[in-house]
Amino acid sequence: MMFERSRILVVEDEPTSLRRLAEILRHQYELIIATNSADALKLLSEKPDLVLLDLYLGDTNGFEVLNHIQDDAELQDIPVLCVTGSTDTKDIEEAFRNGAVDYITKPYNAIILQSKVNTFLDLSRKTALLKTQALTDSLTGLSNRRQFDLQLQQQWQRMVAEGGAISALMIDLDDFKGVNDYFGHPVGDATIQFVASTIAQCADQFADLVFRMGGDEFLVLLPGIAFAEAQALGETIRTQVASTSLEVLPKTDEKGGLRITGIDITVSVGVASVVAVEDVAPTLLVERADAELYNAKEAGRNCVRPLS
Ligand code: GH3
Ligand code: MG
Repeated sequence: MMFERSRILVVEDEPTSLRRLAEILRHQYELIIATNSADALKLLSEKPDLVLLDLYLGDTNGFEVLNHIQDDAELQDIPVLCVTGSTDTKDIEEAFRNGAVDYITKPYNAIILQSKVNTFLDLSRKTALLKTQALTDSLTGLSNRRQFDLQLQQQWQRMVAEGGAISALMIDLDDFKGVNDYFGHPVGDATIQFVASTIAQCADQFADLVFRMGGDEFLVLLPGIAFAEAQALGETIRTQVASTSLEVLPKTDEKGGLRITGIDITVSVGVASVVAVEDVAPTLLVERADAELYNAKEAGRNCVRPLS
């Protein structure tokens, strides 16, 4: 298996130091080189995994680059290892205050440099993985309830600013307890996975905004989408789930014969659409979609509510 090499942005203006750095690091990492702060700011858009930053650049000082990284939400998780020519603690303290994770002094010591780079790359990889896992449902790979809470706030604020409706589909499997009871939990799990991927496929262009809310309940958040279009998507999802028969291993009946090779699954869908305004709580959208899902269940399941 091939592992992608981590990319390090090296910001260093001294040719001798740069050569030494490259000598130590180039076999293990992909290096992106900037010899001044302007280039460094540009190259940050390539999202390096770590930045090795000389604090004393010729044109201006490295603190400018450090501050830029800390002020940008998209960059601030990138670990910055500062390089200083001396052990002047004032500058080192200032670098830590501005978000550096550690420092190294020149001339470079290969073992110290490699160890620090490895440690912070490893830590940053693990932190990113934890962050993703905390927001992902492990059974389906969809975003989870925690991510939904964050996204609802963000998307609501975006629609308040842009002015527009935000719609939601609340989707729940029908009579799912029966599937677990009859076929067992593993088949129930596979059924949830099937419904999750069907919803994700149908709502492809909103893929980031499909959530497993818990159990057999899913939600699709549709910012900027009006009611009629949301309702049509709900109907597409309902039809798609209903028209697929899930294959399961043959099950032995009471008389020892083999029966049942497919499960017919259906879902009920509640649709809601709300114009996002500042003084309304975004949870109103969820409450309405939930109430409509209840209506769909009451109306006999395998349907979308409201009708129109
Ligand atoms: P309704 O049509 O009213 O929704 O009936 P239902 O039987 O689907 O009832 P409900 O939605 O309340 O039941 C959800 C069931 O989903 C209960 C629980 O045992 C099951 N469940 C929840 N999470 C999982 C899971 O991760 N895997 C499996 N296999 N079952 C789950
Ligand atoms: Mg259910």
